[in-house]
Amino acid sequence: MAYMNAPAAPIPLDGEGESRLSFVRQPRSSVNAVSEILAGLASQPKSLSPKFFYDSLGASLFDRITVLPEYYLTRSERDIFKRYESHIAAALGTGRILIEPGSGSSEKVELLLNALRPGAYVPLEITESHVLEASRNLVKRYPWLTVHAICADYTGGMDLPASLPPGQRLLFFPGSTIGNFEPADASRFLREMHRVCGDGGSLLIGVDLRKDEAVLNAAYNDSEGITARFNRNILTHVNRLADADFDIEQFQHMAFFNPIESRIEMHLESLKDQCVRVGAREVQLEAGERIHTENSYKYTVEGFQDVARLAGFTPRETWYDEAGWFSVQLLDA
Ligand code: AVI
Repeated sequence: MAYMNAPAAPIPLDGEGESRLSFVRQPRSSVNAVSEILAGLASQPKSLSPKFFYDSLGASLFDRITVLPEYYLTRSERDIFKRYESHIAAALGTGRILIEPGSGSSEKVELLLNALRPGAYVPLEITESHVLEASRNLVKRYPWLTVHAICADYTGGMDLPASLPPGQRLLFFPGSTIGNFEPADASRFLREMHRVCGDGGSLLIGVDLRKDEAVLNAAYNDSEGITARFNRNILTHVNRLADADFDIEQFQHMAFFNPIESRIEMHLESLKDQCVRVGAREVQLEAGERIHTENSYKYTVEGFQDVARLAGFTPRETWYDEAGWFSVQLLDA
């Protein structure tokens, strides 16, 4: 295990494959979670950033969402990777430096690793334990693979270590996470990915598509109520982060497709007039008032390509699942 920057504490490894694993921890952004929460709750309408969904319960509820019958996104994307693995590999060749912002447990990249045979894999993930565990597993399972793990919040920009190996880069951004960015932020992030791609680089990105509203509404209003738990859990997380006293029983999950903005909106609706303490402040909510927690934009292929073109990309190929609900797009930098 080689450290490119000195981490705060040594990270124990069990040895196997460690010479092919390096780790960098980038300084955390100074934006303070409590001020962000207070600003969102002071705005009109009230809002909370979707990043606060993901405490450990939120992450495991999201894992459960991905296997729900109504939530087609993960299944459709996996089908595309499986079905078009050889086409994707033929378009990209082997030996690329494969960079994945928000890599989580690196499950999706595994579907393509053997076919792409990257020169190195560079996962960027905000949760250090996730990126280390995933990277350790990968170097054990793929004896030919070199991993340069980075613990960083990629939304603040991707300053990659100069020590990364040279080579054509491939940015991998699956899951339609781009749909959770507001349009201006999506453009900014695409420009950042374009910069990181460099000369001869490419982007392979999963983008959920606009479709029948009933399909979309069902995907975010599942019959088991897991998405409702995921949405309401943001308040439990905020209670811990900001010393607040939200009673989650007093809020109801709402998710609906907004055709004008072409997005699923998630909100939490207050069931009564209530006063919630957030640290030293008080937040008043009227019965029926909503806290906006997430947008999930649904693009057309052409619409997304227009945004990507403005960021400097040239669309090369698009693969779809059988129903034509989800796309995996290959764009050259
Ligand atoms: C992570 N992201 C792509 C999910 C989505 O579909 O927008 C988050 C999610 N929200 C509710 N269900 C899933």
